Amino acid sequence: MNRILVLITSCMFSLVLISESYAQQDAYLIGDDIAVFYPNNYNAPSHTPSIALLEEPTKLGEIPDDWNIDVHFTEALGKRIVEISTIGSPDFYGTGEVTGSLIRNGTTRKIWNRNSFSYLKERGNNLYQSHPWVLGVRSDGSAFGVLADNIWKMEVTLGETIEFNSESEAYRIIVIRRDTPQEVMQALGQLTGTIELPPLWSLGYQQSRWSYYPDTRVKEIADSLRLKQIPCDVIWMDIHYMDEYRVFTFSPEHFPNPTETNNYLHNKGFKSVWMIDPGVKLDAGYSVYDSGSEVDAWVKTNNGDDYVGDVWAGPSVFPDFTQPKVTEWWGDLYKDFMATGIDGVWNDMNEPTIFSEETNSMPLDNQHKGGGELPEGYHKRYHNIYGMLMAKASLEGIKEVNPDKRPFVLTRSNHLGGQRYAATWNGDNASSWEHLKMSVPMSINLGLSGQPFNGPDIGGFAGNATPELYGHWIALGAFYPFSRAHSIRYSKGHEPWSFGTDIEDVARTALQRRYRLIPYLYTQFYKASTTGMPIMQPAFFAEPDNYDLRNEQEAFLLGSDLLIIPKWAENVTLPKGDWRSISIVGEDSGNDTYQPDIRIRPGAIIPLGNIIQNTTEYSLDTLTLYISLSDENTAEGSLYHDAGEGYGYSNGEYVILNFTAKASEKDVHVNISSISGNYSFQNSIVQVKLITDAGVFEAEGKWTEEIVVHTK
Ligand code: NBV
Repeated sequence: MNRILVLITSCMFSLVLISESYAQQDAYLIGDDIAVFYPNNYNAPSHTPSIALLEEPTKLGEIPDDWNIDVHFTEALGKRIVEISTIGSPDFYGTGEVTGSLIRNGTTRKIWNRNSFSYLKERGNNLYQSHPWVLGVRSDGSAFGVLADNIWKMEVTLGETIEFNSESEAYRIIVIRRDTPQEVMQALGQLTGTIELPPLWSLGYQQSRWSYYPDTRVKEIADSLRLKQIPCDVIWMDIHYMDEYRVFTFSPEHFPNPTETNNYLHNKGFKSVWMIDPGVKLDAGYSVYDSGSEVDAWVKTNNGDDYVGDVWAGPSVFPDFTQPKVTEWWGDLYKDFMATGIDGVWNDMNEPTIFSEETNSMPLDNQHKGGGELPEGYHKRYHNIYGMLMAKASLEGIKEVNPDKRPFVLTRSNHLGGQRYAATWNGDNASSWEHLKMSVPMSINLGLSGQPFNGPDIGGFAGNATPELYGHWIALGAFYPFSRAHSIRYSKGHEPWSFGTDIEDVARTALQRRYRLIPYLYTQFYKASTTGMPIMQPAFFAEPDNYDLRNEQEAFLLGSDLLIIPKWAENVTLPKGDWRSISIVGEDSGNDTYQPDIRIRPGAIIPLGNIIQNTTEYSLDTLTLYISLSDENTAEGSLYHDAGEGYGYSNGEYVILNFTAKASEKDVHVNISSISGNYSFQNSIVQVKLITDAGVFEAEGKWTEEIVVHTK
């Protein structure tokens, strides 16, 4: 007993010794109910310029007296700890790319970018991206967000409080207070930026595998998709197109004429996305190695030598993206590359992943030279943003080469705020039911961390999908914001026809549903790009104060007006009200084995287009409006439309149509209540489908006139 007492007292004593409490140096408002908190030992040069934030925050006022989110800075065991406590036992979300439950309470997540095949390391709590960000939602639906403005390795533990710890120097914390979680997401968008409006083609279905080669195989895939009338916009080229894995080269044997391959794809209405990894083969005489060496582009070891690590190409060097001259050189490499007609770029392995290192990444004492706004620093400082800086350099290069086209970059590694530069996928998942189910909370939480343009490999990357699993995955995958099937080398391909004709039919129907929904989907992308709102949203967004919805992670919202309920969902809790099922392409999802049930929010108007094979066929020539009236017998909806490519929209070449519907005694009157923008478009006919308990009532008319639906 005595020994225990001694132990307890000595533990308490040492805790007092090692834990030091810091007063806040300063705290003030930097926006409407957005506050920044600084520890008293804050050393600005070690954290500025902020990587996540769009701009350096400035003081706009004092913290109000009713502020109820407490930020407490301490230090223990060499770590800078921040504890954030708030009233109202909130549910926590966000924290970026993690596996597990939608609600993050009771979890610890390591914020340290890392390759994790099949998410096997640390049970998926440490994947490719870092988002030091938490969304909290209280039982009354009011919400707040907490952002730790730190790019160093961190941990976030979500228990009674939110606790960040890091070995970095003390860092600042930004807290957002809002009435709803949606408003928090918009504030996060204001602080860290939003996605750029992507090219319309990137909303289409995309077909990939590691790897389609040679070029004749690529053409075969393209031909089969068209022959089988399976809608698709993009074919992806993984590492085998390169000349022995040298980035920015083409295999003379397998892809002797990439321009011809791209032309072939373009002529069939496809776009192409090609992979670029960061590792550059150490190979004198290889132009990329030579030109990079000329500008001294490579990350250095602690001794100042070029750091060499093994990746696909064998011993390779790695661009130091902290240096402006390097990003410029890297950007220039895209000139000849994109000139072959490449439409988009896929940045992989940029955690960075290095096979020859025990840690699977660069030594922490490697050196980055910095420049411009970024100071010189060890890899330890820059590790978490290596992928983000690479994506940014790629984006800038591509924009310079094709100034009139919207760029598309997909990156595996990224950091909070990196949505400004690239879309993402959820890395190397596995072909299993667990991974299919997990993809829903995973994609939602990425969206709740500022990255709306994301989705997992449909069918699962590692292993072999069964027909049943693939069928369910593609049926659901039609509703991921980023919808791409991909699979590992030597596995069964994830082409829609790989699992027999029944599953091929499932895939066709699923993708036809996606393509008909593009007017609605594009409108959601427009909203994401202008407000920061996620596209795939948690069901509780429909009713933030309905506590029962808080851990709904099977059904989800696509935008605010459609509810997607996977067929495998077992225990769904749905928002209140009469969310009615809709049939998009004549399917009967109630009796279908695979196709998720799609329900429309009461009070919503959803715009749909035609079934098309790819977005080059997209037009609003025939527009269909699905309408479900609210309890007040009204409905509203909107549609964003533009050229789908280029930047005309920033000069007013877009249209936003707002629709309203109102019931009179016998009829429902549908009108365009307002139009903004000056993009001219063809429309010959608007079809209306009014979804009611008594069935679907239809009417047709011109978009310039009121359309009356007779319901009696
Ligand atoms: O480039 C090959 C793969 C790619 O297919 C996958 O999507 C990436 O996540 N890449 C990883 C490298 C190989 C990992 C085993």
